[in-house]
Amino acid sequence: MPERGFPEGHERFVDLRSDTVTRPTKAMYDAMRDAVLGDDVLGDEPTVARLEALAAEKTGKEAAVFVPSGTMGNQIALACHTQPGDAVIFEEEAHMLYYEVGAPGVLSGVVSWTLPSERGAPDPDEVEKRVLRASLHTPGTRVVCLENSHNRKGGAVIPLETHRAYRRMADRHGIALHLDGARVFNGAVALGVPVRAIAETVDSINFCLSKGLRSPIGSVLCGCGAFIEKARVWRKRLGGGMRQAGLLAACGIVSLTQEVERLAEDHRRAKAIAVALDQLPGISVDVAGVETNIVRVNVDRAPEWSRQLERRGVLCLPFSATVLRLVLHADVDDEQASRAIAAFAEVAAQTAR
Ligand code: TLP
Repeated sequence: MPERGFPEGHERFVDLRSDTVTRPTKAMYDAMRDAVLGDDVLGDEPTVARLEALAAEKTGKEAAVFVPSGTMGNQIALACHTQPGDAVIFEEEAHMLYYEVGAPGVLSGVVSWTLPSERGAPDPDEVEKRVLRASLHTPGTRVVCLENSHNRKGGAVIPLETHRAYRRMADRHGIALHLDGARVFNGAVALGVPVRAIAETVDSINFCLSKGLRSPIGSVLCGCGAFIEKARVWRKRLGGGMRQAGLLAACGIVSLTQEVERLAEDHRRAKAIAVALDQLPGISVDVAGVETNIVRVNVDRAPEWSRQLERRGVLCLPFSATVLRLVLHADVDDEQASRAIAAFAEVAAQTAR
């Protein structure tokens, strides 16, 4: 295995900041070395073509396009579904709105409507009430964007029945559904269904290879053939055309063929950490709400807790003034999970004093 690029001493940290921090597996390094390469902008990259075909098959879509990031995949999808001035409906803490630095307004020129939710999935009837028909006065709603699993809602999963209700609603109004499926494989594993069962309810889906699936870089946007043709134009326009991208696509193929079932381990550890932390003084966790690999930890002052934990070798990010986010992934094993719990216990004991 090649030397890993950690700064001195970094291996000692339990890194729960995100599942994006995972390093490529040995199988990925092997696949990169052996990959047959071409030039994807010139349209002859065989390994990218293989990844795109595999992604289309897994999601049950006609076609797919490999993009550098989840953000780019989501925003390309939005640009393809809309015209400037159209309206889009989002859950109010959707990544596409919260963490993509205003891209829906800047790139697509759309009006964003938001709806609240407890678990990342606004009531389909409430969504329907917000759908607007284009008129002399109002923007027309063109697309509803969903997120499964939902990042800021602690990895919450949208149930299949809710997905189907969105589909029926969208069909009644002739509007599109886009799924930010950055972690849709976590959602599918938690629901015990193949990812295509979720994907078949939406028009377009973007998923990340670079999170729990352990690839270093990359996402795949999937949809019907005409949609993906348009998406290729947008990818080029945004500077997302990559040349010997087969090096990255080779990792993505390993992700899709070797890393999906393993996600259940991250879910198991997330639950175990949630149960343990909920018993500590000064901390509460909605244990039942931990469905996948993300744990929201309620404390009094999240930034201070994060600093105290870092001193004890545990890295995590505050979600807000009173919530820490922990994300489990393949580079955190049971021993590291126990170390994280011990560090929380120490800080809790010190804070309670
Ligand atoms: N999320 C990152 C941060 O941006 C918060 C993380 O560490 O979780 N959709 C969802 C639901 C995401 O969580 C992310 C990344 C993206 C899209 C964007 O993916 P990238 O980072 O590849 O642009």
